[in-house]
Amino acid sequence: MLLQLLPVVIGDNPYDSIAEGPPRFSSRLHVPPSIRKPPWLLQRRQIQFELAAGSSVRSDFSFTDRLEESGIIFRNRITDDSGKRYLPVHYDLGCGLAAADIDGDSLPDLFLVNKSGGNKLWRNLGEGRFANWTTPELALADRISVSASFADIDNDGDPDLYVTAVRDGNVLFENDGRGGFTDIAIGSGIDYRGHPSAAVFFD
Ligand SMILES: [Ca+2]
Ligand SMILES: [Ca+2]
Repeated sequence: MLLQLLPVVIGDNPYDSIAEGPPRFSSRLHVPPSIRKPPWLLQRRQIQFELAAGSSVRSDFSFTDRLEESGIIFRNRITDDSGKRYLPVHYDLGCGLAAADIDGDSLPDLFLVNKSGGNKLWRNLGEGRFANWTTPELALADRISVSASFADIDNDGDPDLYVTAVRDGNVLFENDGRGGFTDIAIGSGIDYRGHPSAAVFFD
């Protein structure tokens, strides 16, 4: 079901009614009650609990928010025009996240893509702690980055990094095996310049 993205007139419950007449500008989104509180959700929850009880696959775990202890500091930032004109609309830039063990210590590291203000590489120190491993080259602060993907492009055992970006083209980084990256986009054949989305490697 598609979300209805018509603006609404603000009332006691602005999400339950749609304005008569032509749409007016509003930063609110109309979300039908059937989506906000779907009547089938609790029923499905109960069914899944019953199925899990009879399964041998471990399912009784949960997650705890440990962002603050992790050391990771990152905020998705949008461009000025997006904030002024397209605030209620999801857009396809700066929404990427890629994970790979960049330095061969068996701990997955994180690369976070930003629309504005630069990307970040966070090296996993273990026990839920991360260190900022970003270089100016990886930040690509002069571009609007879109997504990132890791793949070992040269079969030397370490994951290399491809970042798609609006403005000045996509970037291919070769990993030196210790988490150091060199831009080798020029001449690679995949230094596409345009309006890219996400990239996927496959053989
Ligand atoms: Ca690692
Ligand atoms: Ca490699």
